[in-house]
Amino acid sequence: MHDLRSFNRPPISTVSDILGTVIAVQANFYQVRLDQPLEDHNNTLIHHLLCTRRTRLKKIGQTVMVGDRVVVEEPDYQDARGAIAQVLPRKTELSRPPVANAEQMLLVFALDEPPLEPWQLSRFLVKAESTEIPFLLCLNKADLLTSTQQKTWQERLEKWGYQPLLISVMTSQGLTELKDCLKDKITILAGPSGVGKSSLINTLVPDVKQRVNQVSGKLQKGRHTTRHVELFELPDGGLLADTPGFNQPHLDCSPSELIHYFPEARQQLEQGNCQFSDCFHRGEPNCIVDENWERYEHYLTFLEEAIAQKEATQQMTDQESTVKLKVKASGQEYYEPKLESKKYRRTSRRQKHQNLQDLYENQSLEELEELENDLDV
Ligand SMILES: Nc1nc2c(ncn2[C@@H]2O[C@H](COP(=O)(O)OP(=O)(O)OP(=O)(O)O)[C@@H](O)[C@H]2O)c(=O)[nH]1
Ligand SMILES: [Mg+2]
Ligand SMILES: [Zn+2]
Repeated sequence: MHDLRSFNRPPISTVSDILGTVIAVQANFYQVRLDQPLEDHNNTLIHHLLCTRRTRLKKIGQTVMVGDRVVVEEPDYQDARGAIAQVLPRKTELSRPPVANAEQMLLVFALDEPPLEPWQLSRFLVKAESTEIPFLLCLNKADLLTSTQQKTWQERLEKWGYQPLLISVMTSQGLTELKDCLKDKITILAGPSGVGKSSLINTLVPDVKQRVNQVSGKLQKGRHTTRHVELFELPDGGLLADTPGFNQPHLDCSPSELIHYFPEARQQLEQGNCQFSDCFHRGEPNCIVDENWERYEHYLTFLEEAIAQKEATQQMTDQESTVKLKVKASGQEYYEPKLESKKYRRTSRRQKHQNLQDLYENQSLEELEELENDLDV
């Protein structure tokens, strides 16, 4: 009557699929946070299973990433083990940091120490705007500024088109509001070095130190912020990924799309059309974008960078790809330069992912090594 497997299995696991989210990957093991905790024989709730990947998945080349939604089979309650049998389709996929299904990014800056640099902030914002993942702007270390100074920044950034959340990890200012924004979502932290990203994680995730200590070897010193990606569980639901800080993201958008990454200019563009469809909005006749906004200077600087970059790329592409072979009615062949599409085209999904990935590619290996050496002292 019974097959052997049903004897070994507690009845609950046969009721339906066991679903969970991969929160850490180490070698060939995957830590899976279960959607519904399982009950073992002693009525203890099991929230996590350490899983392997089914050979079948390996054969079809199915990778498993942090953030993946997975179906787990054959849970072993005693040892809290299991096997990943299926990976559900990913909504988003980043390679740096390697995270699947990230839903939003939390851009963290400090109001002071290091001082808030408008130009650097602008650069991060433009970069974040060019990704398809929504983001929140959070300004930490509010305790270092008077309330008047805080208000000044708040109003300044509102003119840029943002609603920054001013917080202080030190005094807990704004943390309740921030927690609401992070609830039940997968969020990736990003921002320059020293702004308090790791401090924020330590505050929001009470057992993070404990978890760090469980990791063996070199990681014992609590260096969970560098190369190893892990999703930390927020007590009220939601997952948070820390990333190492870097100070200047690389911009690689096309000159024509750049203007759309400034909300305050976007707003002007919505009011009508410029006379020229390929307008760069720097004083052309009948341009709809005026020069009367604080970040206009940033726009011009980034625009020059984008143009220079585009020219450099064009020089690299060979003759074949920049000209089109045409045939005259007489049958004579000639080359014509390819025309560029004048219309603003939305960046492809892939490109947007790439942009977000670039956010994390600016930390050089040397910098990382330096960071590690510092921490070893
Ligand atoms: N005054 C003040 N200092 C803070 C606050 N939050 C963090 N710090 C300090 O800022 C410094 C840097 O904090 P980290 O959490 O290491 O910064 P990080 O963003 O993780 O830096 P990287 O890992 O280099 O990217 C530490 O000395 C913290 O104690 C805050 O709210 N107020
Ligand atoms: Mg850190
Ligand atoms: Zn214009």
